[in-house]
Amino acid sequence: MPETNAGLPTTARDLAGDPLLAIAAAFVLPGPVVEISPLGSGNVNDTYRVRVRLQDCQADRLGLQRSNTRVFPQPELVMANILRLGKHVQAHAGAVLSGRRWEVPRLLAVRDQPDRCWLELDGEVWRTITYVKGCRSCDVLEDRHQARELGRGLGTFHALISDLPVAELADTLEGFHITPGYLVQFERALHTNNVPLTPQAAHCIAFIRDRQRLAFVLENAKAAGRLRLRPIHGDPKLNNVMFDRATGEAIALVDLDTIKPGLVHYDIGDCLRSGCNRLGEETADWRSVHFDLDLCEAILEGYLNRAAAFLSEADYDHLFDAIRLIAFELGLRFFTDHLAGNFYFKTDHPGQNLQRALVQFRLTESIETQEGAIRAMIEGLRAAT
Ligand code: GN1
Ligand code: MG
Repeated sequence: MPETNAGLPTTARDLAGDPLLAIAAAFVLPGPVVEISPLGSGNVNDTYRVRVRLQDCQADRLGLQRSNTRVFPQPELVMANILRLGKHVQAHAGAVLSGRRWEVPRLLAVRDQPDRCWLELDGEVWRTITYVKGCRSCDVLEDRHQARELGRGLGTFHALISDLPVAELADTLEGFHITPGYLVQFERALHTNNVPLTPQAAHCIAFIRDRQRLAFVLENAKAAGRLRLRPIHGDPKLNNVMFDRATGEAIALVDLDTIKPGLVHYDIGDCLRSGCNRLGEETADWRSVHFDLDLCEAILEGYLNRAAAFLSEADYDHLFDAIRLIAFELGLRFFTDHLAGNFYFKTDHPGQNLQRALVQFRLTESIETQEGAIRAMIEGLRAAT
């Protein structure tokens, strides 16, 4: 059901002169634009919410995004992956979903160019994408039920694409989640930048150096053939999972730019590191950050409920490694960007990427101190599936 138009500006007059209006109007929209406003808290791309008027005074919403071309230099490949995924899900949804609601955001075509769904303007790349109706996202989990749904959401997504051949997806972001590569970037940033060595920065450097060997665990397993490449989302953090407002069920994964061949472990680790930190990744109180075992259990239960059918024994063997590694890796990426001058992750205040790194490193420590309990939990869930 389209939402009602109540409270919206009635003409596009308010937008006159707004360059975003001309950009949005270059796409095949379901009606005239009535409002454009900034949306979301992405660290890489810029997103706007576009309201359009439908017939009978109804309104619809769409996402308008400026893609960060420094991070994604080949937009045509990103769009091709999103289209490929949509096609695959459409063909396989019936068998996998058994009646459950699931949505895949869809790219809209550029006017007069039905085969093209992105626009290049003054060196910037824009696209519009459909909104999932009647859903919400959150930055921290509210309870175990929602945690279970988060896991089910990722498991459903993986189940829907696990038989999409990786050769049909482009590698749109080379080196993404290859942790040893981030270590190299860290050393380079450390030696080429003159960032003051505050006690917190010194703590981060020592923390990374103590864990250098850890960085290779998934890549070594991949190189040895124990883990294999599959299609992945690449960024399934909690606020990229949409929950149905009425039922609370996870019904979509959004932010599809990072779909590419990878290890499902990257996705599982990312989902858990974001879901099990009750203070959220932007907290200033990094010393209080804790990895919540109860939420971890519920997320994994939900995930395995959908994913057990395609996981191998080796996949299970590396689950703990993934949980620890992706929290560590994100801390390493944030800290490296702090050293390099905040070129990759957007910031709104000085020291934000250092603070984000401290949060992820504290989370890593919390995972390490609970290693025995997390491994036992994984074994328990494995035995039960
Ligand atoms: C970035 O832009 P956003 O918020 O969707 C990053 C992820 C990180 C995340 C941390 C392409 O995602 O890898 O986990 O920030 N995306 C990219 O919040 O690097
Ligand atoms: Mg993202």
